[in-house]
Amino acid sequence: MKLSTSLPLILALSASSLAIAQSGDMKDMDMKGKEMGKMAQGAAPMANSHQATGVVKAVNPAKGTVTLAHGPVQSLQWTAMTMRFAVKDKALFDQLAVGKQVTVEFVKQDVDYVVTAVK
Ligand SMILES: [Cu+2]
Repeated sequence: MKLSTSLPLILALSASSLAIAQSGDMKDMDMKGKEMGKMAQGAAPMANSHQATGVVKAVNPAKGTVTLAHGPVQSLQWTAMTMRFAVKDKALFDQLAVGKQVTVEFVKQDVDYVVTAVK
């Protein structure tokens, strides 16, 4: 699906995280650095994950796509629509039967919206 308006992704990765405090002993500084790295890695996927509920209209396991007639997605300011998603894990097709109502989690990956989980 293409949106006529582009949604700018503002990745506020400030250089301030590189400025490590000069005070404190070496052991303390080392721990802080590791914790900050962990947080940065974990935060990004969560922030970009969205959820949609809708009815499966078509599946194409060979191409790895599913077409959903989904309701509004507030986190993306989407209204209800029918659109195609990519499916990350082929095993998810077990839960994507045509006509079934599902709730999916998905992420934007390059130009695609990729389903990462089906509930
Ligand atoms: Cu949509």
